[in-house]
Amino acid sequence: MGRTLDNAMLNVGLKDVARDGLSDLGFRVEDVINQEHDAALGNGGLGRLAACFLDSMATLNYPAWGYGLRYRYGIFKQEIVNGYQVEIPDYWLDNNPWEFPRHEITVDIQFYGNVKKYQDENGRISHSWEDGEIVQAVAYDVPIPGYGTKTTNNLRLWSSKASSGEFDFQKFNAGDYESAVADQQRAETISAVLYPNDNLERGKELRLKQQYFWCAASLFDIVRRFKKTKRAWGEFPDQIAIQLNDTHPTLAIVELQRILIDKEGLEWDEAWSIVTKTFGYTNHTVLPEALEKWSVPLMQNLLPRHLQIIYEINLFFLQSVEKRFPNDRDILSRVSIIEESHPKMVRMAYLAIIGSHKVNGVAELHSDLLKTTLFKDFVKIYGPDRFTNVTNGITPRRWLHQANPRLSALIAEKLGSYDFLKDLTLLDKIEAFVDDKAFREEWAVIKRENKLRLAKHIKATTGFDVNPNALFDVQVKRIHEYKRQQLNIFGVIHRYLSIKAMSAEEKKKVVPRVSIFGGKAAPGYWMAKTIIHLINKVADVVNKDPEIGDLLKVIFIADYNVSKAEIICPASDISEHISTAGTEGSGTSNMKFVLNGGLIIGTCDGANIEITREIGEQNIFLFGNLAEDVEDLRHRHFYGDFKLDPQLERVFDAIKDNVFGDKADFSALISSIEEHGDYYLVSDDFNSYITTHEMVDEAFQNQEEWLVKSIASVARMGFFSMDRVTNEYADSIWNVEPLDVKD
Ligand code: GL4
Repeated sequence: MGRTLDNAMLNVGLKDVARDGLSDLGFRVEDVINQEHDAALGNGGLGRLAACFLDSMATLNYPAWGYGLRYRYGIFKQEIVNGYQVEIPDYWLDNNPWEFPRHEITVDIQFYGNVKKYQDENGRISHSWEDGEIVQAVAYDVPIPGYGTKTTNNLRLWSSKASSGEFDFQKFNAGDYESAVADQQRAETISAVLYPNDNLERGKELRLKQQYFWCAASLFDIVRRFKKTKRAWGEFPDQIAIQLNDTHPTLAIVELQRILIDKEGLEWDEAWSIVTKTFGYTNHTVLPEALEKWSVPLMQNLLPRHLQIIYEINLFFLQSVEKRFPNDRDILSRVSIIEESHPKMVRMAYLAIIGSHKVNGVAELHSDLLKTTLFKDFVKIYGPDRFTNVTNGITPRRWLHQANPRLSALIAEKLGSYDFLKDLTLLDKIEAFVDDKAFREEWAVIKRENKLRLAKHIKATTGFDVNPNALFDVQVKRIHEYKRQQLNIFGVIHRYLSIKAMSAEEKKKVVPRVSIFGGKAAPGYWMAKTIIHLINKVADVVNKDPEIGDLLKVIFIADYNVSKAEIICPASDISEHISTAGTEGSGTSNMKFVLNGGLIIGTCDGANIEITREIGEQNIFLFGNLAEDVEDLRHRHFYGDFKLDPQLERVFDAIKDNVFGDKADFSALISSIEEHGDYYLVSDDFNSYITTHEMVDEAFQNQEEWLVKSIASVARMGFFSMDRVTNEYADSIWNVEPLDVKD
């Protein structure tokens, strides 16, 4: 979520009042804003997308809530020590004025235990989940003020606590204080810490506990509110829509079915029809290592009744498939919710599809890939209409107005109002000013000031001076092999070696660059940590090399987070969105950079493709192999058909010559490409990447044309407003309309 104060003041229109008031007291509003801790309740793009949704839903007056966990420790703080990432716990809850504890809103959540079957006098069978342990969920509410509206929505976060029954006063009184407290701590552990992986699932029991705790508490809350209306159960899906933000809350499907049949006494079919009409499922990634699967024995132990219900759901589903495709035996094992492995696994994405009425991907290419690869069989079963695309967006309130107030003010001056913050398609009107020299000059001045602001941050945090006239080349996002920060740093080394080999005359023609990196590696992701290490070692060597001077600087900004992104995005000239084609669901920072007047270099992946369609091919630097060729290339590598790109070979030779410290530190990174199949196609794309960067340099030398590209691109970014996205979900999935809010 990042910080709240600035956003809240802007959304409710009180920032000027606050600035004046603080100034009377002798304070600067910026200093107060900077005191706030980022709320870091997610890992990367997935969580930030949810935060943009909340802003948009409130702004558009949709009656919508967010549900999540109130982690005591969100994503860790990153420090760089001797070039290595070090993780520090982030205790963000101290002095957090934005949460309202609701001690009166609690839900008892059950785990473990066993299932008893009962039969009444009419022969009707019912199930009861008994014994086990109880943990209490306590609600904490976070207000979400919309922009330019009276609407303030709610984000409800659940915190775990030992239920009063759980704290064992017997033990306590018998002097076994330690063990009584241990029980209490075990309960509180559930919401203690966010699992720090992005695009990776590891199947730990505590994570499954978190998921169920979150789903059960939220569902109880939703059902309780519905029951107060005294409506018939059949109206539930007309009153409520639940959107699953990836598969992490898929157990909510099973939990609602359990509530309806075990607690409310509905028949299976009636209940299941309510469930499937209520849920929608958004898939955010096709990476196989991110697809959630839970071991059956684990689930049997933790959630015995839920496992039974999953088996029932699967049975009815497979029966219907068998009826439709009587001659296709293989399809049953392919689409079964249960994978017949050792141990057996519950495939959460399949469960989410079967329990929802709509499934969507987050960019066109990604949604197409879902239909033609991962979920192909389900398209055959349910028909193509269940699968759709809703391309991601970002909130222009935070990512333009708040992050780049001067650009927002310039646009408002030209358009005559700030209405574009509520209807981003109005930006198209600034294209009329693209030939206006004075306007271009103001545009350039704003970019320069934003670069100076970032340069100041870099100086303060790394000690390095960077030249604000240089081309700022930025890649900030989670560190992952598929996002290919290794391609970027190899490109930087190539540039370094090339400059070293130049004559003094040749050097005069070089466009000075600052290569800026930022991002966290999951603590257990060794290869990602190696990439961070290499970036920092290259920075050590390059930044201190007197032959290089201002021609190249390499910067690693530690602890990349939302509030840093607000400084970095407005300051970039070019940003890198260079994932192996077909791997990035959407990407959303690509949108943030372009909306702030930066250009991008990217592969034909995720939302880059639609950004190109909107802003025009002449305004983006695309390179690399296409998604449709990736599988074939990998196949060829696997069978030994692989030749290392010669320019990349020169880069590897320098690393092997210990130019950037001990070569042994980076051997795994190199061998993954040279010897182990180059899964992410770094070598295949290297030449095209380098050549495209040369085109970037050339384009940057013509500042007037660069400005034209920058302005035209911003003008055409209206499509990527989160408001468009929210309206699409509301219309085509939730069937909900905005409320008429009176001022
Ligand atoms: C992600 C995708 O990796 C990212 O491309 C996308 O923009 C984001 C929001 O849809 O979701 N999926 C996972 S997992 N983490 C992400 O950031």
